[in-house]
Amino acid sequence: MDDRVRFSLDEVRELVASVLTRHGLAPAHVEACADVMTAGERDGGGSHGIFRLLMCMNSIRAGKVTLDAEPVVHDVAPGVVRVDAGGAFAPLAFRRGLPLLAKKAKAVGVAAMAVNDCCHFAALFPEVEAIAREGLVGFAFTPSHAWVAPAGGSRPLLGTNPIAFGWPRPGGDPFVFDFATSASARGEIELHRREARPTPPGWGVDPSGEPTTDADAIMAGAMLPFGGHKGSALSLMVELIAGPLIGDLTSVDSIAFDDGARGAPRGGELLLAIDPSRILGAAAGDHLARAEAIFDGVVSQGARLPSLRRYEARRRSLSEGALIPRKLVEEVRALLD
Ligand code: NDP
Ligand code: PYC
Repeated sequence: MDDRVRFSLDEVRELVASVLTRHGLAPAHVEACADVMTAGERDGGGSHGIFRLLMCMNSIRAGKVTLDAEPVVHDVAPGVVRVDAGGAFAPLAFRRGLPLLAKKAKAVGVAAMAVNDCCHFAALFPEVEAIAREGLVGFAFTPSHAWVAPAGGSRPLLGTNPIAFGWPRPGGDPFVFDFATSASARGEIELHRREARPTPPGWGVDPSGEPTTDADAIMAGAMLPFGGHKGSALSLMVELIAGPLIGDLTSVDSIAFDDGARGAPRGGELLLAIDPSRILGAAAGDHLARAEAIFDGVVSQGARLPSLRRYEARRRSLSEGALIPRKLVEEVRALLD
C-alpha cells in the first residue's frame, strides 16, 4: 500500500513554516528554511525535504542553533565574501551573501564566499542552482558530522561532506549535481532505518568494522565513502576547504559540539562562483554551445544527465503536488501541539 499523503507545495511550505514559527525561529529564517525544504519535496528529494525538519527540531530543542541571528555580510577582498551566520541555520546566510558573491564574480572573474558559524541541515543544489541562474559556474562544499570512515578505515572521522556544482544552460534549467561524498547521505540511512529496510551493500560497517546492510548497525558503526579512495579523498578535500581553510569546524568538531543532540551539523560552507565571460572575453558564449555538445553526448547514448530527474520531478510536483509518507506527516503535525 502506498501510505503517502499528497500535499501541494504551498501546503508543504506552510506546514514547515508553522512548525518552525511555533518553535521560535525568527521570520526571515522561517522563510529561508521553509523554501529549501519545500525545494527538496518539489524536486523529489525525500531525504532533504520536510524530513529535515526533524533534524532542525533536534537542534532547536537542544539549544544548538541561534533562532534569530541576522547574518552579517563582510566584503573582505575583491574576490572574497564572508558571511557570519551567528550560529543560525544556513539558508538565510546564503541568501544574504549571494548578491555580493555574484557581483564580485562578475567583477573579478572568480569569487569565494565563506559562510561561517552556521547550522547546515540542507541540500546544496538550491545554492549552486541560484549561482548558475546568474550565468555563473557555481560550486558548494560543506562538512557535516563525523559519521564516515576514510577508505580503508572503520572509525568515523569524515562528514557526509556534499559537493554540488551548477552550470548555466542557454534558455533552460542549469545543469546541477549535488551529492554526499559518502556512499549515501546520512538522511538516506535514517530513512532506511525508519522503514526497517536493509541498505544496499557498501554503505557502511558495524561497530566492529564488518560490512553490514543494517541501518542501525551502520549508525552505530561507520558510513563509508563512495568510490573507495576517490570519494574518501574528495571528502577530505571538503573537510579542508570548508573547515580549516575558512577557519571553521571540521566534522569531528561538529559532532562534538552536537553532543548527542542529533541536530544539524555546525560549522562552515565554502561557495565558489566563476564568471565564464571574464575568462573567455570575446569568446564567451561558445562555452555554452560546447557544453551542450557534451550533454548531448551523454543523453544520445541513453545515459542520464544529472539534474534531468530533478527538473522532471519539479514540473510534476508544481502541478500535482508532492507525496509525503503519512508517518512523517503525523510526526511533523505533532510538532505543532
Ligand atoms: P544521490 O546519491 O541521490 O545523488 C544525487 C545526485 O546524483 C543528483 O545530482 C542526481 O541528479 C544525480 N544522480 C543520481 N542518480 C543518477 C544517475 N543514475 N545518473 C546520473 N545522475 C544521477 O544524493 P545523496 O544521497 O548523496 O545526497 C542527497 C542530498 O543530501 C544532497 O542534496 C546533498 O546536498 C544533501 N546532503 C547535505 C549535507 C549537509 O551537511 N548539508 C550532507 C550530505 C548530503 P538528479 O537530481 O537529477 O536525480
Ligand atoms: O544527509 O548526510 C546528510 C546530512 C547531513 C546534514 C544534512 N544532511
